[in-house]
Amino acid sequence: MKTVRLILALLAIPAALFAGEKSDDKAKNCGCGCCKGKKTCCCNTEASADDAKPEQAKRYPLKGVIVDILAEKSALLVKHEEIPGYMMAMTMLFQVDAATLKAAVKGQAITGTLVEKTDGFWLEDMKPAK
Ligand SMILES: [Cu+2]
Repeated sequence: MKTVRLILALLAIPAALFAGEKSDDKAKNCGCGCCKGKKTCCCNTEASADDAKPEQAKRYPLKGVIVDILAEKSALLVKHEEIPGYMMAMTMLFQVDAATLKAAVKGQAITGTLVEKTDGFWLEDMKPAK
């Protein structure tokens, strides 16, 4: 006797994945020259006394396309690909320095570094994508 059963599998998609803020980041060795071989990261310990240091900013490699150039805001509107574990693909504004603004070409595919600073998102190390 044969029994045929149809099994419907429902795939549940986890609602939202947040990039977890790890509170013990300061304890981790950043791997730079002065920290190498030490158990804790001396750079972060030093830097916590001086919050203005840009080295503390979070940095992520980014791929995207320059959608628009907002010279008056010194900003670029960039459609970027997903940054796994940090940000989904989207179009957003990035602050850039004067040299980057000057080098920017509308419609150009670029790579760069997203830098999350206290005053917003910056795009650094911008280069035309190959
Ligand atoms: Cu984004």
